[in-house]
Amino acid sequence: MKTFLVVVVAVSLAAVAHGQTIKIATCSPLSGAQGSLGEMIKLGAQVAVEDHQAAFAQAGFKLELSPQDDQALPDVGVAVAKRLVNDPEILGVVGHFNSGVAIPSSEVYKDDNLVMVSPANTNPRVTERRYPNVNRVCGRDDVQGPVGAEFAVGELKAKSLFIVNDKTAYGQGVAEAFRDKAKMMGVRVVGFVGTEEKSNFQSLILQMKVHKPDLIYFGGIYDQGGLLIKQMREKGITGLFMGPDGLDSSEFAHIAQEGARGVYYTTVAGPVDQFPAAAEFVRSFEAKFRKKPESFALYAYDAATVILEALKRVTRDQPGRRPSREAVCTAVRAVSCKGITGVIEFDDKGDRKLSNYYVILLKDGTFPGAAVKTISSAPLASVPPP
Ligand code: ABU
Repeated sequence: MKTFLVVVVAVSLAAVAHGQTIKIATCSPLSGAQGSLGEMIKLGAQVAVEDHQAAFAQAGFKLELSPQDDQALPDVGVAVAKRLVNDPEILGVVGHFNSGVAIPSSEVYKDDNLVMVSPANTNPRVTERRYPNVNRVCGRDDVQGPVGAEFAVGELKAKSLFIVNDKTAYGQGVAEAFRDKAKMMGVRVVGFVGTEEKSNFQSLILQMKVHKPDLIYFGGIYDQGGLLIKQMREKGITGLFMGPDGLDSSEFAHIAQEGARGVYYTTVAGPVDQFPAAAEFVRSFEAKFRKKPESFALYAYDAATVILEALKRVTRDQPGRRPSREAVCTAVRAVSCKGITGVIEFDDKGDRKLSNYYVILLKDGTFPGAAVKTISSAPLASVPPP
Protein backbone atom coordinates (compact mmCIF):
# COMPACT_ATOMS: atom_id res chain seq x y z
CA MET A 1 0.00 0.00 0.00
CA LYS A 2 2.84 2.33 0.98
CA THR A 3 4.64 1.56 -2.28
CA PHE A 4 1.43 2.20 -4.21
CA LEU A 5 0.96 5.62 -2.58
CA VAL A 6 4.55 6.55 -3.32
CA VAL A 7 4.05 5.59 -6.97
CA VAL A 8 0.80 7.59 -7.21
CA VAL A 9 2.41 10.69 -5.69
CA ALA A 10 5.47 10.30 -7.88
CA VAL A 11 3.34 9.95 -11.03
CA SER A 12 1.27 12.99 -10.04
CA LEU A 13 4.32 15.14 -9.39
CA ALA A 14 5.93 13.97 -12.62
CA ALA A 15 2.75 14.77 -14.53
CA VAL A 16 2.55 18.31 -13.18
CA ALA A 17 6.27 18.76 -13.70
CA HIS A 18 5.90 17.64 -17.33
CA GLY A 19 2.92 19.94 -17.82
CA GLN A 20 0.16 17.33 -18.13
CA THR A 21 -2.46 19.85 -19.08
CA ILE A 22 -6.16 19.31 -19.63
CA LYS A 23 -8.05 22.07 -21.37
CA ILE A 24 -11.76 22.72 -21.59
CA ALA A 25 -12.71 25.01 -24.47
CA THR A 26 -15.64 27.35 -24.64
CA CYS A 27 -17.01 28.17 -28.08
CA SER A 28 -19.35 31.12 -28.29
CA PRO A 29 -19.47 34.52 -29.92
CA LEU A 30 -17.06 36.78 -28.03
CA SER A 31 -17.10 39.57 -30.60
CA GLY A 32 -19.81 41.05 -32.76
CA ALA A 33 -23.46 41.69 -31.99
CA GLN A 34 -23.97 38.53 -29.90
CA GLY A 35 -20.73 38.90 -27.95
CA SER A 36 -22.29 39.85 -24.63
CA LEU A 37 -24.26 36.61 -24.35
CA GLY A 38 -21.29 34.63 -25.64
CA GLU A 39 -19.16 36.17 -22.92
CA MET A 40 -21.64 34.93 -20.29
CA ILE A 41 -21.00 31.40 -21.56
CA LYS A 42 -17.24 31.87 -21.33
CA LEU A 43 -17.36 33.38 -17.84
CA GLY A 44 -19.77 30.78 -16.45
CA ALA A 45 -17.48 27.99 -17.64
CA GLN A 46 -14.45 29.85 -16.26
CA VAL A 47 -15.93 29.78 -12.76
CA ALA A 48 -16.45 26.02 -13.04
CA VAL A 49 -12.89 25.43 -14.24
CA GLU A 50 -11.43 27.59 -11.45
CA ASP A 51 -13.60 25.76 -8.90
CA HIS A 52 -12.03 22.47 -10.03
CA GLN A 53 -8.39 23.46 -10.53
CA ALA A 54 -7.21 22.45 -7.06
CA ALA A 55 -8.78 18.98 -7.30
CA PHE A 56 -7.27 18.42 -10.73
CA ALA A 57 -3.85 19.58 -9.51
CA GLN A 58 -4.06 16.97 -6.76
CA ALA A 59 -4.75 14.36 -9.41
CA GLY A 60 -1.72 15.50 -11.38
CA PHE A 61 -3.24 17.81 -13.96
CA LYS A 62 -3.03 21.46 -14.82
CA LEU A 63 -6.61 22.38 -15.70
CA GLU A 64 -7.11 25.31 -18.07
CA LEU A 65 -9.91 27.09 -19.90
CA SER A 66 -9.43 27.78 -23.58
CA PRO A 67 -12.02 30.38 -24.63
CA GLN A 68 -12.77 30.52 -28.37
CA ASP A 69 -14.66 33.11 -30.38
CA ASP A 70 -16.88 31.53 -33.05
CA GLN A 71 -18.33 34.96 -33.94
CA ALA A 72 -21.80 33.33 -34.27
CA LEU A 73 -20.70 32.28 -37.78
CA PRO A 74 -20.85 28.65 -38.99
CA ASP A 75 -17.60 28.90 -41.02
CA VAL A 76 -15.72 30.39 -38.09
CA GLY A 77 -17.15 27.73 -35.77
CA VAL A 78 -15.89 24.97 -38.07
CA ALA A 79 -12.44 26.59 -38.32
CA VAL A 80 -12.27 26.82 -34.51
CA ALA A 81 -13.42 23.19 -34.20
CA LYS A 82 -10.63 22.04 -36.55
CA ARG A 83 -8.08 23.88 -34.42
CA LEU A 84 -9.46 22.36 -31.22
CA VAL A 85 -9.41 18.75 -32.40
CA ASN A 86 -5.74 19.17 -33.33
CA ASP A 87 -4.82 20.18 -29.78
CA PRO A 88 -4.49 16.95 -27.75
CA GLU A 89 -4.86 18.87 -24.49
CA ILE A 90 -8.46 19.84 -25.34
CA LEU A 91 -10.75 17.22 -23.82
CA GLY A 92 -14.13 18.96 -23.87
CA VAL A 93 -16.08 21.81 -25.43
CA VAL A 94 -18.66 23.96 -23.67
CA GLY A 95 -20.71 25.43 -26.49
CA HIS A 96 -21.74 26.58 -28.88
CA PHE A 97 -24.34 29.31 -28.42
CA ASN A 98 -25.85 29.22 -31.93
CA SER A 99 -27.37 25.96 -33.16
CA GLY A 100 -26.48 26.96 -36.73
CA VAL A 101 -22.82 27.03 -35.64
CA ALA A 102 -22.95 23.96 -33.37
CA ILE A 103 -24.40 21.67 -36.05
CA PRO A 104 -21.51 21.93 -38.57
CA SER A 105 -18.85 22.33 -35.84
CA SER A 106 -19.95 19.16 -34.07
CA GLU A 107 -19.41 17.20 -37.30
CA VAL A 108 -15.72 18.01 -36.80
CA TYR A 109 -15.74 17.11 -33.08
CA LYS A 110 -17.49 13.82 -33.86
CA ASP A 111 -14.68 12.61 -36.11
CA ASP A 112 -12.25 12.97 -33.18
CA ASN A 113 -14.63 11.93 -30.38
CA LEU A 114 -14.28 15.35 -28.78
CA VAL A 115 -17.18 15.80 -26.39
CA MET A 116 -19.40 18.88 -26.63
CA VAL A 117 -21.91 19.97 -23.99
CA SER A 118 -23.99 22.92 -25.06
CA PRO A 119 -25.50 25.29 -22.54
CA ALA A 120 -27.74 26.93 -25.15
CA ASN A 121 -28.34 25.09 -28.43
CA THR A 122 -32.04 24.37 -28.71
CA ASN A 123 -32.54 23.25 -32.32
CA PRO A 124 -33.69 19.59 -32.33
CA ARG A 125 -31.16 18.61 -35.02
CA VAL A 126 -28.27 19.20 -32.61
CA THR A 127 -29.04 15.92 -30.83
CA GLU A 128 -31.36 14.20 -33.33
CA ARG A 129 -28.23 13.08 -35.23
CA ARG A 130 -27.55 10.87 -32.19
CA TYR A 131 -23.83 11.59 -32.07
CA PRO A 132 -22.23 10.06 -28.96
CA ASN A 133 -20.19 13.22 -28.34
CA VAL A 134 -23.00 15.81 -28.57
CA ASN A 135 -25.02 16.76 -25.50
CA ARG A 136 -26.91 19.73 -24.12
CA VAL A 137 -27.98 20.84 -20.64
CA CYS A 138 -30.88 22.95 -21.95
CA GLY A 139 -34.24 22.12 -23.53
CA ARG A 140 -35.27 21.98 -27.18
CA ASP A 141 -37.23 24.15 -29.58
CA ASP A 142 -39.80 21.46 -30.33
CA VAL A 143 -40.94 22.04 -26.73
CA GLN A 144 -39.99 25.72 -26.38
CA GLY A 145 -41.98 26.80 -29.49
CA PRO A 146 -45.21 25.10 -28.32
CA VAL A 147 -44.73 26.43 -24.75
CA GLY A 148 -44.68 29.94 -26.27
CA ALA A 149 -47.71 29.25 -28.47
CA GLU A 150 -49.74 27.87 -25.57
CA PHE A 151 -48.96 30.96 -23.54
CA ALA A 152 -49.67 33.37 -26.41
CA VAL A 153 -52.97 31.77 -27.32
CA GLY A 154 -54.13 30.30 -24.00
CA GLU A 155 -53.09 33.03 -21.58
CA LEU A 156 -52.51 36.18 -23.63
CA LYS A 157 -55.60 35.35 -25.75
CA ALA A 158 -53.93 36.27 -29.03
CA LYS A 159 -56.14 35.43 -32.00
CA SER A 160 -53.96 36.63 -34.85
CA LEU A 161 -50.19 36.24 -35.11
CA PHE A 162 -47.49 37.75 -37.29
CA ILE A 163 -44.31 35.67 -37.15
CA VAL A 164 -40.83 36.84 -38.12
CA ASN A 165 -37.67 34.73 -38.12
CA ASP A 166 -33.97 35.34 -38.74
CA LYS A 167 -33.61 32.55 -41.34
CA THR A 168 -31.12 30.61 -39.20
CA ALA A 169 -31.56 26.95 -38.21
CA TYR A 170 -32.50 28.17 -34.74
CA GLY A 171 -34.70 31.17 -35.51
CA GLN A 172 -36.66 29.59 -38.33
CA GLY A 173 -37.00 26.27 -36.50
CA VAL A 174 -38.39 27.73 -33.29
CA ALA A 175 -40.70 30.06 -35.24
CA GLU A 176 -42.09 27.07 -37.16
CA ALA A 177 -42.60 25.11 -33.93
CA PHE A 178 -44.44 28.13 -32.45
CA ARG A 179 -46.54 28.57 -35.63
CA ASP A 180 -47.51 24.91 -35.93
CA LYS A 181 -48.73 24.70 -32.33
CA ALA A 182 -50.58 28.02 -32.61
CA LYS A 183 -52.33 26.85 -35.78
CA MET A 184 -53.37 23.63 -34.04
CA MET A 185 -54.93 25.84 -31.37
CA GLY A 186 -57.02 27.54 -34.04
CA VAL A 187 -55.49 31.01 -34.34
CA ARG A 188 -54.82 32.88 -37.58
CA VAL A 189 -51.24 33.29 -38.72
CA VAL A 190 -51.40 36.44 -40.85
CA GLY A 191 -47.70 36.52 -41.73
CA PHE A 192 -44.64 34.25 -41.60
CA VAL A 193 -41.58 36.11 -42.82
CA GLY A 194 -37.86 35.33 -42.76
CA THR A 195 -35.43 38.24 -42.80
CA GLU A 196 -31.70 38.77 -42.46
CA GLU A 197 -32.22 42.53 -42.16
CA LYS A 198 -30.42 43.85 -39.09
CA SER A 199 -31.08 47.57 -39.09
CA ASN A 200 -34.17 48.80 -40.98
CA PHE A 201 -37.43 46.92 -40.41
CA GLN A 202 -39.65 49.41 -42.25
CA SER A 203 -41.05 46.95 -44.80
CA LEU A 204 -41.95 44.42 -42.09
CA ILE A 205 -43.57 47.12 -40.02
CA LEU A 206 -45.70 48.16 -43.03
CA GLN A 207 -46.97 44.57 -43.29
CA MET A 208 -47.80 44.59 -39.57
CA LYS A 209 -49.76 47.82 -40.07
CA VAL A 210 -51.85 46.13 -42.75
CA HIS A 211 -52.61 43.00 -40.72
CA LYS A 212 -52.86 44.52 -37.20
CA PRO A 213 -51.89 41.24 -35.45
CA ASP A 214 -52.66 40.73 -31.76
CA LEU A 215 -49.14 39.37 -31.25
CA ILE A 216 -45.86 39.52 -33.14
CA TYR A 217 -43.46 36.59 -32.57
CA PHE A 218 -39.79 36.96 -33.43
CA GLY A 219 -37.70 33.78 -33.81
CA GLY A 220 -34.11 34.93 -33.49
CA ILE A 221 -31.49 36.61 -31.31
CA TYR A 222 -31.61 39.75 -29.18
CA ASP A 223 -29.46 41.98 -31.38
CA GLN A 224 -31.99 41.82 -34.21
CA GLY A 225 -35.11 41.36 -32.06
CA GLY A 226 -34.27 44.32 -29.82
CA LEU A 227 -34.05 46.68 -32.75
CA LEU A 228 -37.17 45.21 -34.36
CA ILE A 229 -39.38 45.90 -31.31
CA LYS A 230 -37.79 49.34 -30.83
CA GLN A 231 -38.69 50.36 -34.38
CA MET A 232 -42.13 48.73 -34.17
CA ARG A 233 -43.06 50.74 -31.09
CA GLU A 234 -41.62 53.95 -32.58
CA LYS A 235 -43.86 53.39 -35.61
CA GLY A 236 -46.98 52.79 -33.54
CA ILE A 237 -47.31 48.99 -33.67
CA THR A 238 -49.07 48.14 -30.42
CA GLY A 239 -49.49 44.33 -30.63
CA LEU A 240 -47.93 42.10 -27.99
CA PHE A 241 -44.35 41.01 -28.66
CA MET A 242 -42.92 37.60 -27.88
CA GLY A 243 -39.83 35.59 -28.75
CA PRO A 244 -37.74 32.60 -27.66
CA ASP A 245 -34.56 32.31 -25.58
CA GLY A 246 -32.50 34.18 -28.16
CA LEU A 247 -33.88 37.30 -26.45
CA ASP A 248 -32.58 36.18 -23.05
CA SER A 249 -29.90 38.83 -22.55
CA SER A 250 -29.68 42.18 -20.79
CA GLU A 251 -28.59 43.53 -24.18
CA PHE A 252 -32.13 42.98 -25.48
CA ALA A 253 -33.53 45.53 -23.02
CA HIS A 254 -30.58 47.82 -23.70
CA ILE A 255 -31.18 47.80 -27.47
CA ALA A 256 -34.99 47.86 -27.33
CA GLN A 257 -35.09 50.68 -24.74
CA GLU A 258 -38.78 51.62 -24.16
CA GLY A 259 -39.74 48.86 -26.58
CA ALA A 260 -38.72 46.22 -24.03
CA ARG A 261 -41.62 47.18 -21.78
CA GLY A 262 -44.19 44.35 -21.65
CA VAL A 263 -42.19 41.94 -23.85
CA TYR A 264 -42.63 38.22 -23.20
CA TYR A 265 -40.10 35.58 -24.09
CA THR A 266 -39.70 31.89 -23.45
CA THR A 267 -36.36 30.57 -22.34
CA VAL A 268 -34.67 27.27 -21.65
CA ALA A 269 -32.28 28.99 -19.23
CA GLY A 270 -33.94 29.96 -16.00
CA PRO A 271 -33.11 33.29 -14.41
CA VAL A 272 -30.73 33.28 -11.46
CA ASP A 273 -33.56 33.82 -8.94
CA GLN A 274 -35.03 30.42 -9.86
CA PHE A 275 -32.05 28.53 -8.45
CA PRO A 276 -31.28 28.69 -4.71
CA ALA A 277 -28.18 26.55 -5.45
CA ALA A 278 -26.77 29.42 -7.53
CA ALA A 279 -25.91 31.62 -4.51
CA GLU A 280 -22.25 30.59 -4.25
CA PHE A 281 -21.79 30.77 -8.02
CA VAL A 282 -23.29 34.28 -8.10
CA ARG A 283 -20.97 35.45 -5.30
CA SER A 284 -17.95 34.01 -7.04
CA PHE A 285 -18.95 35.35 -10.48
CA GLU A 286 -19.54 38.87 -9.17
CA ALA A 287 -16.29 38.88 -7.21
CA LYS A 288 -14.26 37.72 -10.22
CA PHE A 289 -15.89 39.72 -12.99
CA ARG A 290 -17.62 42.70 -11.31
CA LYS A 291 -20.88 42.03 -13.12
CA LYS A 292 -24.02 39.97 -12.59
CA PRO A 293 -24.29 36.53 -14.16
CA GLU A 294 -27.13 36.07 -16.62
CA SER A 295 -29.02 32.84 -17.13
CA PHE A 296 -26.79 31.27 -19.78
CA ALA A 297 -23.77 31.75 -17.49
CA LEU A 298 -25.41 29.31 -15.06
CA TYR A 299 -26.00 26.78 -17.81
CA ALA A 300 -22.41 27.17 -19.03
CA TYR A 301 -21.23 26.51 -15.46
CA ASP A 302 -23.32 23.34 -15.44
CA ALA A 303 -22.16 22.27 -18.91
CA ALA A 304 -18.54 22.64 -17.80
CA THR A 305 -19.28 20.85 -14.53
CA VAL A 306 -20.65 17.85 -16.40
CA ILE A 307 -17.43 17.55 -18.42
CA LEU A 308 -15.26 18.03 -15.32
CA GLU A 309 -17.19 15.42 -13.31
CA ALA A 310 -16.78 12.96 -16.18
CA LEU A 311 -13.06 13.76 -16.37
CA LYS A 312 -12.67 13.15 -12.65
CA ARG A 313 -14.26 9.75 -13.07
CA VAL A 314 -12.06 8.63 -15.96
CA THR A 315 -8.84 9.94 -14.44
CA ARG A 316 -9.46 8.48 -10.98
CA ASP A 317 -7.47 5.33 -11.67
CA GLN A 318 -4.78 6.94 -13.77
CA PRO A 319 -3.57 10.10 -12.01
CA GLY A 320 -1.53 12.36 -14.20
CA ARG A 321 -2.37 10.49 -17.41
CA ARG A 322 -4.66 12.27 -19.82
CA PRO A 323 -7.61 10.03 -20.72
CA SER A 324 -8.73 9.37 -24.28
CA ARG A 325 -11.41 11.63 -25.74
CA GLU A 326 -13.53 8.56 -26.35
CA ALA A 327 -13.46 7.69 -22.63
CA VAL A 328 -14.54 11.24 -21.79
CA CYS A 329 -17.43 11.05 -24.29
CA THR A 330 -18.68 7.83 -22.74
CA ALA A 331 -18.37 9.20 -19.20
CA VAL A 332 -20.21 12.44 -20.06
CA ARG A 333 -23.15 10.55 -21.59
CA ALA A 334 -23.37 8.41 -18.42
CA VAL A 335 -23.04 11.31 -15.99
CA SER A 336 -25.50 11.87 -13.17
CA CYS A 337 -24.69 15.01 -11.26
CA LYS A 338 -26.37 17.81 -9.39
CA GLY A 339 -25.70 21.11 -11.12
CA ILE A 340 -26.82 24.58 -10.14
CA THR A 341 -29.82 24.14 -12.43
CA GLY A 342 -30.80 20.74 -11.05
CA VAL A 343 -29.99 17.12 -11.73
CA ILE A 344 -28.25 16.54 -15.04
CA GLU A 345 -28.56 13.22 -16.82
CA PHE A 346 -28.63 12.61 -20.55
CA ASP A 347 -30.78 10.31 -22.62
CA ASP A 348 -29.36 8.19 -25.42
CA LYS A 349 -29.40 11.16 -27.80
CA GLY A 350 -27.59 13.57 -25.47
CA ASP A 351 -30.68 15.55 -24.45
CA ARG A 352 -31.16 16.37 -20.79
CA LYS A 353 -33.70 13.93 -19.39
CA LEU A 354 -35.73 16.72 -17.79
CA SER A 355 -35.51 20.39 -18.79
CA ASN A 356 -37.27 23.52 -17.60
CA TYR A 357 -38.98 26.04 -19.85
CA TYR A 358 -39.83 29.51 -18.58
CA VAL A 359 -42.05 32.33 -19.81
CA ILE A 360 -40.45 35.63 -18.82
CA LEU A 361 -42.15 39.02 -18.71
CA LEU A 362 -40.12 42.23 -18.91
CA LYS A 363 -42.94 44.10 -17.22
CA ASP A 364 -41.26 47.48 -16.90
CA GLY A 365 -38.76 46.79 -19.67
CA THR A 366 -35.83 46.06 -17.38
CA PHE A 367 -33.69 42.93 -17.27
CA PRO A 368 -33.95 40.42 -15.70
CA GLY A 369 -37.67 39.97 -15.99
CA ALA A 370 -39.91 37.75 -13.91
CA ALA A 371 -40.76 34.14 -14.64
CA VAL A 372 -44.54 34.09 -15.03
CA LYS A 373 -44.73 30.41 -15.96
CA THR A 374 -42.42 27.41 -15.56
CA ILE A 375 -42.85 24.02 -17.18
CA SER A 376 -40.68 20.91 -16.78
CA SER A 377 -40.61 18.57 -19.72
CA ALA A 378 -38.75 15.54 -20.99
CA PRO A 379 -37.69 15.67 -24.65
CA LEU A 380 -40.49 14.71 -27.04
CA ALA A 381 -40.59 11.17 -28.33
CA SER A 382 -38.07 10.57 -31.07
CA VAL A 383 -38.53 11.67 -34.63
CA PRO A 384 -36.89 9.50 -37.29
CA PRO A 385 -33.21 10.40 -37.78
CA PRO A 386 -32.54 12.58 -40.87
N1 ABU B 1 -31.19 28.74 -27.99
C1 ABU B 1 -30.58 30.05 -27.89
C2 ABU B 1 -30.22 30.54 -29.23
C3 ABU B 1 -29.10 29.87 -29.81
C4 ABU B 1 -29.42 28.71 -30.71
O1 ABU B 1 -29.88 27.64 -30.28
O2 ABU B 1 -29.17 28.87 -31.91
